[in-house]
Amino acid sequence: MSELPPSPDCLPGNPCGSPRCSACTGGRPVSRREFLWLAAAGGTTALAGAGGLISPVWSAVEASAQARRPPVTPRELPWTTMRLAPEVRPEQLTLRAAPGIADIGGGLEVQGFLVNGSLPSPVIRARKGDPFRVTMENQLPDPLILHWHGLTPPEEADGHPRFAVRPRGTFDYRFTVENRAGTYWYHSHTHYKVAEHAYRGIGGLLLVGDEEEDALELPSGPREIPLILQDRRLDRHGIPVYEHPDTMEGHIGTAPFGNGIHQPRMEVETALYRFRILNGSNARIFRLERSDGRPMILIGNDGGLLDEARSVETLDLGPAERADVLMDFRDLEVGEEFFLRTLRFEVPGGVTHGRSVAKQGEPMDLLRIQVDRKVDDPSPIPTRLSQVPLPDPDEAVRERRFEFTSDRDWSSRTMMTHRINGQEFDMNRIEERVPFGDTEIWTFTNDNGFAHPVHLHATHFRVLSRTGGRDRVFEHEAGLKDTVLLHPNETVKVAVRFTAHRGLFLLHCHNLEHEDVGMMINVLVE
Ligand SMILES: [Cu+2]
Repeated sequence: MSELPPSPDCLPGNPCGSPRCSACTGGRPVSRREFLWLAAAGGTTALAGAGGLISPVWSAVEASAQARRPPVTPRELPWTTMRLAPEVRPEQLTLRAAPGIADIGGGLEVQGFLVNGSLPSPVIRARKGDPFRVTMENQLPDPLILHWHGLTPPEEADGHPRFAVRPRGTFDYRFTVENRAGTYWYHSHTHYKVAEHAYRGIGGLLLVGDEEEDALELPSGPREIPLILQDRRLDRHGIPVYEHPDTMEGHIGTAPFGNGIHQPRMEVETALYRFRILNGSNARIFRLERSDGRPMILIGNDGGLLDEARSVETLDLGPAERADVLMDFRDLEVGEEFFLRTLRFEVPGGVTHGRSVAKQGEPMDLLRIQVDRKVDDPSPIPTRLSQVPLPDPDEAVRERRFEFTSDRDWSSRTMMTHRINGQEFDMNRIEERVPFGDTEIWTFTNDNGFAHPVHLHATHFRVLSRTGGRDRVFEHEAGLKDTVLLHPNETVKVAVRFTAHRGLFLLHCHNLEHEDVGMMINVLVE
C-alpha cells in the first residue's frame, strides 16, 4: 500500500484523526471498510499495523471464517438475556479503550472497540461533590478523547477534540462532579471518528446521585436498570457492520441492541423498576412506548430529575437524549410479557436517502420484558421530585440564532455538508463568544430535510418553545436539557446560561455522522 502524507491539519498534540492522515493511521491508507466490526475467528483479533500502530483489517482468515457461518435473517436469531455493564467509581479509575471481543447475543462474538473489555462500557456511578479522577488509556488504532456528556467539567476535562490523544497515549481527567442527580453518559469525541467509535462500542452511562435524590427512595440495586438503546445494521451472517455510513440521514440500523445485546430480553418481578435510558444510536430517533399499553412514569431527563413525575404514553428520544423512567410491573401476572418498542412515526418534511436500507421512524421491538416472579413491592411512586434551577428567560440580555443547514456537495469526500450558521467545524476557530453568567435566548432553526439533535456542552438549557413541525414542547423536555431534537422545519428557542466554567466548549449536532462531517462550532465562554 502506498504511504500517505500527514494531514496538514494534524499537529503534535492535536491529531486530526482523519483516516487519510498518516500520523493518525500509521502511514497506511485506511478505508472505511476496514473499520467494520469483525467476526472473531478463533479468538484472534487479527490486528495488523504499520508504524507501530495497530489497525484492524479484515483478514482472509476472518473472511473465510465468516463465509462458513450460515447466513441468517435477524428474525431467526433469539432474544438474548441482556447484561448490565459493570459499575465503577470515578476515583482512581482507569478506562482503557481497546479492540476486543464482545458477545452480542445469539451465539455471536464480534470484535468491537471496548472500554475495560466491556460492551457496553462500564457504568460510572458518582455522587455530586465527588472527585473525578479518571485516566483514559488509548489502545485503539485511532486518536481518542472521551467527553462526559451532561457533566460540566472545566474546559481541559470536557473532551474537546483538540485534546485527542494518539494511540498508546493517555489522558488524565481531574475535576469535581458538580452536577445534580441525573443520567449522564460518556463517549468518544474524536473528530471524524465519533460515529464509528460509538457504533463499535465506546460509550457508557454516568449516573450521578445526590441527597435530594436519596430522599425519594427510588428503586435501586437489581431494580435500577441502566439501558443503552441502539440500532445497528447486520450483514447476512448477523454481524453488525458500519458500512457506507450515510452522511445524509446518518447511519440508521435495522436491528435493536440493548446494552450491546442484539434482541435483548430481561426478566422482571412484579415490582416498581427504574430504567435509566440513553438513546445511544448514531442517528435513529426512538418513539418509545410499552406494548402492553401501560404508561411510563417519567422522573428525569438530560438535566437530571424533573420537578415532578409525569405519566407519559410515549417518549420521543433523539440520539444522546436520556429518559429516567419508572415502570410499574406490579399489576402484571407471572408469565406475561411485552416489549419496550419504538413506534412508527413520520418526520414531517424529512428526506430519506434513496439508498438507505433502513428508514427513520420505522417501528421496532427494542427490549422484551417477561414477568417471572411474584413479589410484594410497597415502593411509593413519588410525585414531587426536585428543585430544578431553571434559567429565567425574562433575565435574558441577548439573543443568538443558529441555523442548521445541510447541502449536497459533490466536491467533498462525504458528498454532503452539514453546517451551523454556514460554518463547518474548524478546531481552531471560535464562532461564538458568550459572557459567563449572562442569560441568553438561543434560537435553533432547521429548514432542511434531516432531524438534528442539538447538543450544547458546559451547561444545560431550558426549552422555551418549538414552532413549526411538531409545534409543541413535550413533557420530557421539561426541566433542564443538554440535547434538544430539532426536526425539519422546526424552530426551537431555549434559555441558556453558563455558570460552571469559562473556556472553549462546543455546540453540535448529535447525529453522529452529521457531527463528523462538521456540524459543530466552538463556543468560548469568557
Ligand atoms: Cu444533524
